[in-house]
Amino acid sequence: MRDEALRAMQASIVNGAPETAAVLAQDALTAGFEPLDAINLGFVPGMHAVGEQFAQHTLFLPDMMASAEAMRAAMQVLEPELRKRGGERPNAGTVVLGTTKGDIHEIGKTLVGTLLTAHGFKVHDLGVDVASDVFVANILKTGADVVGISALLTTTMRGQKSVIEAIERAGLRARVKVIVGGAPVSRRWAEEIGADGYGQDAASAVELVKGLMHQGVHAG
Ligand code: B1M
Repeated sequence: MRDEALRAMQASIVNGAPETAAVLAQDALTAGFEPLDAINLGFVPGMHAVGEQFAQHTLFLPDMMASAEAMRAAMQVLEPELRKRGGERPNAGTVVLGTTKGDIHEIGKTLVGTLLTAHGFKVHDLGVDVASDVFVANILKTGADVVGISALLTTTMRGQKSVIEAIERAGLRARVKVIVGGAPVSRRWAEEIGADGYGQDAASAVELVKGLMHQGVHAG
């Protein structure tokens, strides 16, 4: 039953069917699924399947866009529930989050933001295609403890390095911790560009940020 539901969620993404995805997301909540399980075990495997098919040229850009719409429809149902489960908490820290310049992938970055919010962080999500100076301006404006930079393309992951360099030029590097993530990003890349941490997925990004806050982010 549970496997069947997860397979249906995956299929709704592969088929690019937003209405079905939204209904399945609601059904999952009604059936007692944890929202993060529905996302990670149901809908995200659908996105991975789409990515593989796109790489193999058995599926094309309009299909990938339809799948992204379906994913967004599912997330619209599941994200408020994720946030609600976090409950009301004192501010655990301030995070500025965005996807690098030239990159419009938003789904993973938004999920990271939602989960951080659910864990009590104040998240300033700058959206996608964010220039380095916009990251810097928002670190200054919000007094952020942590900045999170997402990138989904091998080309735009270099933008993560540019953001770190811009933070250094602005004299803010000692004041803010930097975490990076996204499908092509690795721990090794994070170390190479001088980030303070790498989050493989949204849940590990939350643990990472908690750990950095625990270390005392202003100590550096
Ligand atoms: Co794009 N795309 N895409 N795409 N797309 C990929 C990334 C790709 C791997 C597909 C493929 O070829 N197999 C490929 C990149 C190849 C490469 O660079 N090596 C690719 C390509 C090529 C492109 C275009 C260039 C296609 C074209 O135009 N010819 C184009 C680029 C546009 C641009 O950005 N300038 C493009 C466009 C698009 C759409 C617009 C159609 C759509 C995005 C819609 C949207 O976001 N609103 C899209 C999609 C949907 C994908 C795939 C299929 C799925 C991405 C996704 O949402 N995954 C993707 C294939 C794949 O990733 N397997 C692909 C689900 C999401 C929950 O996971 O984003 O990985 P993810 O986030 C995870 C972790 O990575 C991590 O936590 C998240 C939650 O667990 N994480 C962080 C993410 N950010 C983090 C930040 C952190 C910590 C963790 O700290 C700050």
